[in-house]
Amino acid sequence: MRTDTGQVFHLEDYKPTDFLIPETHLDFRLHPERTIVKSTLKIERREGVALDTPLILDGDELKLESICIDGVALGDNTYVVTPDRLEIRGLPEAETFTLEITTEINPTANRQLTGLYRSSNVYCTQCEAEGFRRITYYLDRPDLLSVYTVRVEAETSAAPLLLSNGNPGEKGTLDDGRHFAIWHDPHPKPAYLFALVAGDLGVITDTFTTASGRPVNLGIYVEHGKESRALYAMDALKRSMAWDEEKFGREYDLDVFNIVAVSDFNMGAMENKGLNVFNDKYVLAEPDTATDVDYAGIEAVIAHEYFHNWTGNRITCRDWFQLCLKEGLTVYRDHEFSADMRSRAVKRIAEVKGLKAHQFPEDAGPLAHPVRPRQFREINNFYTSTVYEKGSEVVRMIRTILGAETFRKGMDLYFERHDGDAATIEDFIKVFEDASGEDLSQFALWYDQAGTPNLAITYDYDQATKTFEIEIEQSLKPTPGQPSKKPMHIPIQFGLLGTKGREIRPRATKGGLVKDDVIHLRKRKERFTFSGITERPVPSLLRGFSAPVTMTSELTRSDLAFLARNDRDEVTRWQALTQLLNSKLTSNSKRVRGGKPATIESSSIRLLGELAFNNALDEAFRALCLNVPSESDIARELGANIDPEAILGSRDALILAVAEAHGEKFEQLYNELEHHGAFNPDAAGAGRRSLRNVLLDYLSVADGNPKRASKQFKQANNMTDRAAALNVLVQRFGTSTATNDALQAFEARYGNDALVMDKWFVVQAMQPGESALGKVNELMKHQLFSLDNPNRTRSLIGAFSSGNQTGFNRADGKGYQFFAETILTIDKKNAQLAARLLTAMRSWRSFEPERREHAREALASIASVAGLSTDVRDIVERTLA
Ligand code: 0A1
Ligand code: ZN
Repeated sequence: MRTDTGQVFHLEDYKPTDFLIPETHLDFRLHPERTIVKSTLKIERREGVALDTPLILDGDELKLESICIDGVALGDNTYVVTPDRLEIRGLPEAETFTLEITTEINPTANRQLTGLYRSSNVYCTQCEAEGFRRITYYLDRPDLLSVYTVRVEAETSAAPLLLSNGNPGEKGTLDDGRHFAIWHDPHPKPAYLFALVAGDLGVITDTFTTASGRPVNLGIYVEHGKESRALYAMDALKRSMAWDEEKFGREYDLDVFNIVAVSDFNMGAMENKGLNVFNDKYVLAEPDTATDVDYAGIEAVIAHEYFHNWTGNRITCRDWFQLCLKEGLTVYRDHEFSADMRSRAVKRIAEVKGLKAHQFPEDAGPLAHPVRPRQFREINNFYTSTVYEKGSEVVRMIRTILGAETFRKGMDLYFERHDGDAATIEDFIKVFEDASGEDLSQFALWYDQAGTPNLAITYDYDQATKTFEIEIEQSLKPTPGQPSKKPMHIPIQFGLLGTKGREIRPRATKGGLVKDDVIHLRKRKERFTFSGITERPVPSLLRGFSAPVTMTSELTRSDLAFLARNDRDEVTRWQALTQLLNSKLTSNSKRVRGGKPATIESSSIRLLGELAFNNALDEAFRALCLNVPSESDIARELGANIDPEAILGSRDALILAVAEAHGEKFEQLYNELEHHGAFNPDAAGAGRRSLRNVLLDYLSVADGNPKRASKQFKQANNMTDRAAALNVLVQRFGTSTATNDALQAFEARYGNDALVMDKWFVVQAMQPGESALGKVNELMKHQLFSLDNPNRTRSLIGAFSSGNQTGFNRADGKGYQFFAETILTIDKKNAQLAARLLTAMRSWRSFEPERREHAREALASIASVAGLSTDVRDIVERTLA
């Protein structure tokens, strides 16, 4: 673990390296505890660099075995070495020379899961962002591109499979029970894209022929016996390859593309060139073990990593401040891919829900940072929802502003101009300026200003002049390090609705810029006047969620209900409904907190019923409507003085009222939606199941007993329906025998499969109320549970802290106390994981005073510990600041 040095890195300090490494040869002699890495680097001094300039290489917990230049061992006084740095002085005068470094590392002892480590006896690597320096001393930075040749040698019986980046070369057996394989990657790449995998794994193979006729051998490697669970991932991979050719003109560029699934992984997956390494959660799926959400996640992550081959690998980042250059863009691409594979509107609503649930709170709290940060202490803490999801929204806005065609021209220019580069956000913006002739300098503020802009909107209709006026004022609150902000360019896609939802086309507009169906807000306050409007319209604003903003508008409850019923844009329809429900849920939360009963208006109940029973709508959309705002959604809307118990009371009251009003028709629909044929993970099947499963919750609440959920649990022929039933049982009937029976049955059936058992941990970690903490403590002793494994830890500690509003945020502060202690334990094993989990407390200041004080104490107890990792020190100090 790297302990904190207090060092802060700044974007403006960027300087290119003095030396280049055009070629990197690595030779791995794999051994569980004593792996020897011999690195042979061709080093080139850049023109103009003084001859006495030392070569300073990065390291992290390394042990140097030997070092020579041009075949001659270096004398002790020509270099200074520590585990995290190697400085070489007295270099040859020649422009190029060969440096040979041998290090010894212990993959088995590596529990940080970066660098070279072992996961279930498989050797694997994770080098982004700065893990390569845990393998050998190197210029470990993304702008240093090198051509790699890698020789991997291991014991044949323990590691029959030897993989690295690029194309396979020579391989052979050695006489001591060992063997080797050589891999060569012709594409220069930064060290963070290096990968090696060695072990004993099963495989499924397939082929793909690119548009220009290059045959590519595809392989997905998984634990023996799980091969059939990788078929969906393979299908998603082939669809991704075809889609990138069709939509972005991007072809694959090696003879092989391999994916390896490992069970210990800090993140979702990693785009190493030609050798993606995946968290097995994003590869393995069968109807009996994976839910529809899992399938969609696999499809998205497979696509994401594949798309990185062009947006990330062929064009990489100049420095880590530019992380959104590859991540925001690649998320945008995977979103578009999923939208094309599934229902576009439903996919977009899911994205908006995710953005609001994760990115908006980040932007509103102490960890807020720009999409392109200008400083960091620990880069691993910047793989955030802001960099990824808001980064993607920024790319989407470029397309909305320029139009699809010009956007594509800009992307083509980006690939043409920057292939092989380590690029910057400025480069990215420039291609769109050049493709469109527009000045995007104001738009570029989206990369620099943190926080979610709010739009305050007022309307005025004048019957006499037949004009409709929209006035919009944008505001952006201060965020850490940014006390004042400039007005941004915000694209607001819109429509004006007349009677019966008819779309009204204005004759002309005056005031601010309106192009086609997009209002371009560019000033702090701007007025847009539409003429030729013969009736008072209901404006539908932010269609498709065209900008990541919040809105406060004068729309009445009946306007919102009108939009929810009539708008042709499903995203605004859903938004209007959500706004309507939120205003009731928040006011009821306050009532419940004040000891008063919740009140529910019949109009909302009617509206929900209408949407639920509207056969003209996609089932998945109807399910999204019935899934009323979650407890944390309501908390976010309230913003301050949060009492999770009151929120739960308010939400349950709405669900009960809706369930009682529509019980009979819900039951009929629930029965109609039952599917008897074979399971199909496609969007239509998933939509049907999601509607049926949300109905199960309503019906169980109305029934007041667990029978229906219990029956569904027993009869389910797929994991989606089984897990949904189990969830209802635990959430609604936590202490019942039916719930215990179901939990036991699940454990009996899947007890040997840790990945599936994660669902069992999650569901119990989420059980509402004070009893959850005891349950979590008990489950930590379960034989399958381990704080060494990120998936297990996230399924119990992560679900509890970020998903269980009432259980975690207990009024007595015991949830926070437990969490602080657990974070300290995890920090010693896996600092990255500990720091990520800790972000669950970022909104601590919005709780009511008693909880807020308990949260502050827990955070302070972490901060007071000496020897924290840089990762946790950075998060805890920013959270408390
Ligand atoms: N580039 C990967 C994310 C990733 C980042 C860091 C990792 O290790 C600590 C692993 C993966 C992606 O965007 O998928
Ligand atoms: Zn990515």
